[in-house]
Amino acid sequence: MKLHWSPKSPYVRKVMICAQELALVERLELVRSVAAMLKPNARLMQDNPLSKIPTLVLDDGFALFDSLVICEYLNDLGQGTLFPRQSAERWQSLRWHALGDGLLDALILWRNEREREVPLKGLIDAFELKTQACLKQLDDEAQALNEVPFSIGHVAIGCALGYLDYRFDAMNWRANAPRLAEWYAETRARPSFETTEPVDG
Ligand SMILES: N[C@@H](CCC(=O)N[C@@H](CS)C(=O)NCC(=O)O)C(=O)O
Repeated sequence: MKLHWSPKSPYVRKVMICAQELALVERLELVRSVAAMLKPNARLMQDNPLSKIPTLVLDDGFALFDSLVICEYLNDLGQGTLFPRQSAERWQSLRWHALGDGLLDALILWRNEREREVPLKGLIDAFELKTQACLKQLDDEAQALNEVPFSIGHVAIGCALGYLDYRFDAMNWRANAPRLAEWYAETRARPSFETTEPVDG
């Protein structure tokens, strides 16, 4: 299987973490693909018209995209438990995934905006407000995160916090979310997180 990949993308990271947790990394052929909103990538678009990474191309040429879809595919392939089947656990996990992924989406838009010559203050303020609200919610739920088996929800939240450290270092998010910080300290020590820390270059 071929994975359109980059070492910096937090969405790709979700896939790599799942692949490691499921012992499937060796099955992936990583293809370094640059995806930038302002520069659609013609080669990538042959597999994904949205020009986004991650994109997973199966051996028969069928391409899967959106990180959640790829993660669930890998989970099925590896007969894993990252997507709980029981309904209460399942909805909790998918809800946490939505919270982590939604935070990530807001942070990426925020970073794009702040890099413009004249950022729109109203938008920056809204991203900041939503980010703080997500962190507060997650801090309140840190105990619950600890109490259930590691799942796709944990993967997405961990990747969003990793992205905060990588691109929003100055925010010092841990100061207002100490319980979440404690949960994250343990989570980032998992080999799947340690080996996928975003790197420049
Ligand atoms: N919802 C998508 C988001 C993927 C995404 O936006 N990836 C970024 C890289 S971090 C990208 O490909 N951006 C290029 C673009 O938006 O044109 C997923 O979960 O896979």
